[in-house]
Amino acid sequence: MKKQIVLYKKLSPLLMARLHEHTDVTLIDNLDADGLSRLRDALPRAQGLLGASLKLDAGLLDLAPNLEAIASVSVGVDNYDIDYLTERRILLSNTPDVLTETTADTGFALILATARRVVELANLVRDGQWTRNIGPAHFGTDVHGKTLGIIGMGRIGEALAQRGHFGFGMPVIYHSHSPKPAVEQRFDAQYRRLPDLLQQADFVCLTLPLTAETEGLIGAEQFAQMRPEAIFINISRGKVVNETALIQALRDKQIRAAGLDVFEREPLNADSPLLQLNNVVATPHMGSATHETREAMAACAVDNLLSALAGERPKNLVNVRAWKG
Ligand code: 8YV
Repeated sequence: MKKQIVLYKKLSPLLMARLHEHTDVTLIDNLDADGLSRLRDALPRAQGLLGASLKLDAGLLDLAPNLEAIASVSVGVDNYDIDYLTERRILLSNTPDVLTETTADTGFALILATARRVVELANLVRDGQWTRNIGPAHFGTDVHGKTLGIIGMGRIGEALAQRGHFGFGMPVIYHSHSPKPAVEQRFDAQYRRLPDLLQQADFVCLTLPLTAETEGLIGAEQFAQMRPEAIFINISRGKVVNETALIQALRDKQIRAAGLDVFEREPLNADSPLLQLNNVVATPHMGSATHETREAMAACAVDNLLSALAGERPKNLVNVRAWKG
């Protein structure tokens, strides 16, 4: 008897074929009101779930008494109540590693785009306003050789440090739960307490997961500690930052600029004050969004789900305490 799974994210034909071969699949290909209603109707029979970008809280999962496993197409797991899932012995898996390099590339795309004002100046050309050689009013700031500050030295933080150190000759300073000697050796990086990093970095980059501990970590006090020429980069989660404080810091020129791929609420409202500021580069949570990487993430999630439903420990099990083995 094939296990019943519910997908709330469309997959490639190749991956859909793999799932159809081993499971009975219900696809919810849109998470609008109708899609969410169909998802709720499907949950009572679901033994497996696969998808991303949807908060699966207890209220929703109480509708799924037969649920054995959830495979998230993401590295971040802030959409899940880990304790609830562990209590119910529901195996949660994610997709680390496969997205690390692409997400770090996005981080550097934002560093370069923000420091060199790429979006603003490209729009000036597009709008036919390039009528003479650009002057100081349109100059950006250098990236090479500047101090790269990384808050959160996990896989993505390390990949960012690699790019800064080897690619741009940047001194790397970082803050994390504890010092990372291997990172310090590989990238000549130096550990800093958070206030010291904020005061010393030319680029302050967030690569933290969103947890109860990190929510709201960067607020008015932290922006006030940054240098006026500092550029703030967020490729982690919007809620790690007090967005109101960020807007104020940008308006008050407490920091030079911000490159943001994530926001407190997503999609970002078109009337957000962030979009009125020309020293903000805002992108639509595209960190891992390349054809290659999203396919690799989805394939990883399919592997994790099929393993879990076959009674095997998924390679990327998040809540290891839920594992019976
Ligand atoms: C995806 C992400 O945007 O992996 C994460 O945590 O934020 C991104 O890679 C998203 O979750 C959709 O798959």
